[in-house]
Amino acid sequence: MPTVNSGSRLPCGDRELDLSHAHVMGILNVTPDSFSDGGRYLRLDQALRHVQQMLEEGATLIDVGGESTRPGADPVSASQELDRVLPVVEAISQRFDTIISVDTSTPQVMCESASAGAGMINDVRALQRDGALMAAAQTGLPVCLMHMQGEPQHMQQTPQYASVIDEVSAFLIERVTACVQAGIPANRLLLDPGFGFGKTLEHNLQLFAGIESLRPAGIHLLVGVSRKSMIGQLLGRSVDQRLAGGLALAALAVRSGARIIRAHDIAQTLDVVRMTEAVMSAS
Ligand code: 8Y4
Repeated sequence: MPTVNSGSRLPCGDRELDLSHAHVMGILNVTPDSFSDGGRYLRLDQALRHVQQMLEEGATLIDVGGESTRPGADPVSASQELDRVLPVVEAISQRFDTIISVDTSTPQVMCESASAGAGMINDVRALQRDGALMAAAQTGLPVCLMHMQGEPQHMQQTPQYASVIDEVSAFLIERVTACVQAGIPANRLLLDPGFGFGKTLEHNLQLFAGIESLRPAGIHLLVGVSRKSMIGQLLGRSVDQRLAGGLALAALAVRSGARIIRAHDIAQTLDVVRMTEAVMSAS
């Protein structure tokens, strides 16, 4: 596999992402259960306000997701997902200067979001759905390939690995190969170990410790740990008390070379990214 140029600028639609340093990706949920039961416009307005705040706090990208991947969550239809995601992508694209990442596994959502101004595809199923490879290739956008064992409905029931690091690594390599064959070059890819997706606490910790070995062809890493249950399990903290645990992991991820940190708490995460990189530049 040829190596990805590590000082590179990643074209994201009509914008560019400078991957010579780390960025914070802000999480925007547009699943109905993440909003009070207002009308459509109220919800759109609330979403846009959240986007504005995350951008003011220094987020470089906004990850828009219309499918809940919580353990046990029900699947959504393509048309439901489109209804949720597209108006938000359109509105963000019209109003803000940012890179919109669309968190989807659905080919139609990839294509229509790209036309509406999205700059990246974030697929927790690593383009394994029928038609996803072709759809993503057609958009010309960069893609984040994430590892997940099983499907959200059952993934946390009995996660099992002989070696979590070897299996995640082999999976990501296989998906990179599939992407390259489908016409998505390696320099348009990001990789993500998928913390919490079909993994026990022990698996998550082992994976985190070996994160540096997960970069075939020098492909850059995206890491999402913000508020996740691995922090809750280790520290005995509820979702709203996981900030410090998540920031510790963000620092370690950046130190290990991660270039995008997916997070809820933008200002705090960006401080951690900047401090970590300042120390790294001094060595
Ligand atoms: C509280 C809030 C507790 C949210 C847990 C969560 C990732 C991702 C998700 C990730 C990439 C989540 C869509 C799960 N996690 N995409 N998506 N990487 N690339 N849980 O780690 O945030 S959703």
